[in-house]
Amino acid sequence: SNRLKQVFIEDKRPAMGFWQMLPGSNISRVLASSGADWVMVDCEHGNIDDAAMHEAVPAIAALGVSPIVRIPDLQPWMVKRALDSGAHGILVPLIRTVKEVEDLVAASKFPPCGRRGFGSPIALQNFDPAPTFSEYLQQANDSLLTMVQIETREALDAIEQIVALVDVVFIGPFDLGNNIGHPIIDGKRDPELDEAISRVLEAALAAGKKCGIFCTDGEQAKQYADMGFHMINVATDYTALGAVMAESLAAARGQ
Ligand code: 3PY
Repeated sequence: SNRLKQVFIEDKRPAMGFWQMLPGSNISRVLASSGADWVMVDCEHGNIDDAAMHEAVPAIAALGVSPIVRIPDLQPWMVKRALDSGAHGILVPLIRTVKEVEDLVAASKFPPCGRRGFGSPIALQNFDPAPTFSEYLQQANDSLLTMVQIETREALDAIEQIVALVDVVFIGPFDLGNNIGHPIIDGKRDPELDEAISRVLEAALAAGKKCGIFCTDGEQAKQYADMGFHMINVATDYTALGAVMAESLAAARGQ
């Protein structure tokens, strides 16, 4: 019942998703019922706190779509709460070192593989059929997806080691551009940023791992799908809402 994992393993197509930045389970339901394979509940830059995360995650999972939580920072307690809310995976921003990735993996796995604490009955309800406690221990270690964002020079330089430790390396092109000295301005990407993006994809492919990227529209998402990316953001709730409102108003005014 982890749709994202199923698409990765069984379907030979990229997993497309949406970014939820606004709080509310009705927003979660709109996104999850619009054909996505996964929805990113963004607790890093979105307006989503711990309580809103606990509402969003089950609303998405109930529609057969994978809820993934982007935690604000690499803190073991944030990993724990995101997975306890029933997320099918977590995404950790701004990774720099291999040690950080090892810490993340330890925080996200139950013993003996890691150090994750056990206690929440909530996570179990987001899987269909709901596992027993002991089944969940094994299932969580086997199937919850561990993802890190590649958006620093340091992470880029250690990409081969990082990719070996996680399920998905997910490129944040805006932060990566900022951190390598080539910010994306007016949507334009410097060739050096394109090269860095390709380098991450190649490392993931060479290791048999999955590579994701944040896009801002469907056309761009298609380009990355054609390049071989496995997990692609297509739109965010905030931007899409504003764009549709403005477009409809312009049409109504005959503009
Ligand atoms: C980036 O592009 O830096 C992101 O993390 C998108 O949210």
